Amino acid sequence: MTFDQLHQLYHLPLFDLLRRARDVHEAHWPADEVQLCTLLSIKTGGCSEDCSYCAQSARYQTGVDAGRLMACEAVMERARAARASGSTRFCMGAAWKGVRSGTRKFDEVLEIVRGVSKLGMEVCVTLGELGADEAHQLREAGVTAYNHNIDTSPEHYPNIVSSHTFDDRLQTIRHVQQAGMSVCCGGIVGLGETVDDRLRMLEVLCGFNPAPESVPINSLMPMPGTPLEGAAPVEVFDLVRLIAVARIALPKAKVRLSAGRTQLTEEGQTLCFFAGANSIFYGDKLLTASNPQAEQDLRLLQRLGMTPQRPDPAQAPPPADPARPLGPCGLAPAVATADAGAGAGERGERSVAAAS
Ligand code: SAM
Ligand code: DTB
Ligand code: SF4
Repeated sequence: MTFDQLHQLYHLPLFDLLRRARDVHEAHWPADEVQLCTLLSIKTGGCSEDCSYCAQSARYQTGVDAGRLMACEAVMERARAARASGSTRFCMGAAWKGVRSGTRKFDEVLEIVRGVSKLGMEVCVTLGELGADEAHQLREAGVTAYNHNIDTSPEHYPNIVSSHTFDDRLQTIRHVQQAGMSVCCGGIVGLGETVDDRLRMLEVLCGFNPAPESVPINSLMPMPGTPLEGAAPVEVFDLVRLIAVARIALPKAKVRLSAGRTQLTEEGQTLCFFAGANSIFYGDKLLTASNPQAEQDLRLLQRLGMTPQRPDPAQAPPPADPARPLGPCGLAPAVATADAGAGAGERGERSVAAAS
C-alpha cells in the first residue's frame, strides 16, 4: 500500500476502519486466537547506541546497570518456564550494537539458540546489527524470526537515534531476509512523531519483500533518564487506528501489541485485539520494563473468549513476491536516501523535532 492509501484508511470514521480491519483479520486469521510470546533480556544494559527511548543505552543515567550475557543453562531454565506457562514463542534480546561471527559472545548466543530451539517454541532473537554471515549462522542454529524494528519513519529516525542510520537498520533486515529467517519488524509510537510518520513507517513495512512475518507495535514506555522521559502519551484511539491500518496493509503478518500494555486499560487492549492485534508479550517483564501479570492476561483473554495460538517452530518465512524487487525497500523509493526528508517536508505535517 502507498502512503496515500494508508492515509485514507487511517482517517476513515473509526467504526468504518474497524469493520474493514476486522474483515481482513477474519479472512486471514482464526478470529479469537492470540499468540503468547515471552521476552527475556539475555544481555542487559551498557549499549553503545543512543536510541533516545531506551533504558539500556549507556549514554543515559537510567539506573539500568550493564550486565553480562546470561549463561546458556540459565536461559534454558527461563525458556522451559515460559513454555510451561503457555508461551509459544521465546524472544531473546541483547543490548548490543550488533554481533560478529567468530567472537565468543556470538558462539555463546548460537549455543543458547540451539538449546532453546529444541523446546518446540518459536525462537526469536534481537541482537542488533547483523551481517550476512551472522544471519546465516543464526538461521542454522534454529532461529525462527529476527526482530529488528525500523521504529519510526525514515524522516523522523535521525531525531531519535544518531549512532546508526535508518539505512543501517534496513541493511540488517536485508541480511535476515537473505538468510531465510522471518523478519519481525515494527516500531514505537510516542516518540514525538506525527501520524504521517507512523503511516510512513507502515509504508516502508509494506515495501518489504518478503513481507514481515510479525509487526510489533510498541507504545513508548518513558524511561527516566532518557531524552524521551517526558514524551506525551499517545491517545488510545490513535493506537487502535494504527493497528487497524497495519492489519489491513499487512494482512498475513502477526500484529503484536507490544510494549506499553501496562499503560492501557483492558478495554483499550480489547479494542486493539478487535482491530487486528493477534500477538502479545506475555509474562511480567519485557526487557527492563514491566508488563501485565500473566494471570491478569489469561483472565482477560478468557473473559474475551480468546485462546492462545499454537506454536509453529518449523514456520517457513513468508514467500517473496516474484513481481517485486527483493529486500526491505521494494516499494518506498525515498527510504534511506538523502532526499527522504524533503519528501516529508512537502507533506507539510511535520511539526516536531525530538519530543524533548
Ligand atoms: N538492541 C536491539 C535493537 O535495537 O534492535 C534489540 C533490543 S531493542 C530494546 C528492541 C526494541 O524495543 C526497539 O527497537 C524498540 O522498538 C523497543 N523499545 C525499546 N525501548 C522501548 C521503550 N522504552 N518503550 C517502548 N519500546 C521500546
Ligand atoms: C519489540 O518490538 N518490543 C520488545 C521486543 N521487540 C524486543 C522490547 C520492548 C522493550 C520495552 C522496554 C524495556 O523493557 O526496556
Ligand atoms: Fe541499544 Fe537496542 Fe537500546 Fe538502541 S534500542 S540503545 S540498539 S539496546
